[in-house]
Amino acid sequence: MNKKFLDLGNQPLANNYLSKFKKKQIKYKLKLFFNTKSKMVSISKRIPSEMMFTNNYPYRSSMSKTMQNSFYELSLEIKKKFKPKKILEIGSNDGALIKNFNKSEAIGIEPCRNLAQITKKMGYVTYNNYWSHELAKKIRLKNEKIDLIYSANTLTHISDLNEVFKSISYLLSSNGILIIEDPSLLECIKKNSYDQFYNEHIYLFSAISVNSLLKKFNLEIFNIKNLETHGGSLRYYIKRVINKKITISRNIKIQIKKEMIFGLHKFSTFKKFSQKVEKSKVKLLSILNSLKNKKKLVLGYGATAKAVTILNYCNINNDLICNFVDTTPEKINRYMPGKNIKILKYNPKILDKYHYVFLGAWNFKKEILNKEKRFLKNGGKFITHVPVPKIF
Ligand code: DWN
Repeated sequence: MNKKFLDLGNQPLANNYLSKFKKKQIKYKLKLFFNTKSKMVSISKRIPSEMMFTNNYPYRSSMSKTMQNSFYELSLEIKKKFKPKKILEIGSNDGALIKNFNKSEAIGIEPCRNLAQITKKMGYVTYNNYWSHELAKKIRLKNEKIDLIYSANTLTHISDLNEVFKSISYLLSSNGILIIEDPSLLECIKKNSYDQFYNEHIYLFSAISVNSLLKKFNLEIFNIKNLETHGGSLRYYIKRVINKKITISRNIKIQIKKEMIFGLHKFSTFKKFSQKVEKSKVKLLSILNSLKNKKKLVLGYGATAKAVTILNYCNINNDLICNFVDTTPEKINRYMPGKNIKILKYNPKILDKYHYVFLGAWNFKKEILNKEKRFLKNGGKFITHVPVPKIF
């Protein structure tokens, strides 16, 4: 049974950065639900994928050094531990992971044409398609077997998880490995980072929910790693149940126990979370309003999909945050979805014009603070809402 625990109001498409601000933008209700049986957390309104993952999709994985390093480290681990002859990535984006493999070893799947073109140009076989059983069949006809399937920050974006795992199971070789990574529900609830919810993120996975979901497909987790990326993610290493050559790490029990102790299997935990979210909104607005009254200028740093949830849930407009900056060419000179806040091209000096910087990309806090030491030295201050709204 699905039980509602939070209403984040009306939200525009999170990655729909418009070239002109429009007062009237189509918005969709963003309500969060907990399934008491599967323990899965999901959003209510499912928007057709084609409307969100367009042929001009602006998010590029390679825009941060943190993500580039994370993918590079993972590629070394994959080569060393699993030695796959053929690897397939579902949601290969701009090739941040597959570029670490030989062109004959890696296949990309990417529904957004602008991104698929990048890896095609790099020389990788790239299917400009959504992941589906049809596609899995097509790939199988061309390749005998796929030894490793990888997917980061993608499966939580696909509504039909049965189709997802059925197709993976169909294509993966009998001793094949599936590695998936996505934001951790535990970290999201602990950090009160409610901005992990937007219309693209249909699910937020926990080890509890993934563990139970995989059973249907005769797959099982054999290792789990906690990652710092995207505000705290989990990387799940998965195999077929019949593959007894690989031992199951204790990490799975440890992670599930941690999640149970925190109460991720109970509806009451999410109700408490929703109260904290409401308080977070009040506190963030009070910080921004008090800066406005003191005539201080605030800049948003990182025009993230996450920030879109914050701006629209808290109703923050350009009187509170004047502009955003971002390095992504596709976002520059466009407007934050739903709000009249223009995104400017990042340059290190741009921060000098503002007194405060709101971390839209708080998940890259370390990387950003490291880059912006001069701003801090000159008396500039940052604002974050994670885990509680504060100036630092
Ligand atoms: O799942 C998803 C995640 C992985 O990426 C997608 N549905 C959408 C997207 O979500 P996001 O926009 O919240 O992701 P990021 O990775 O937090 O976005 C960071 C943004 O900040 C990018 O637009 C790049 C920008 N940035 C910047 O301008 N300067 C980032 C860094 C580190 C910087 O120094």
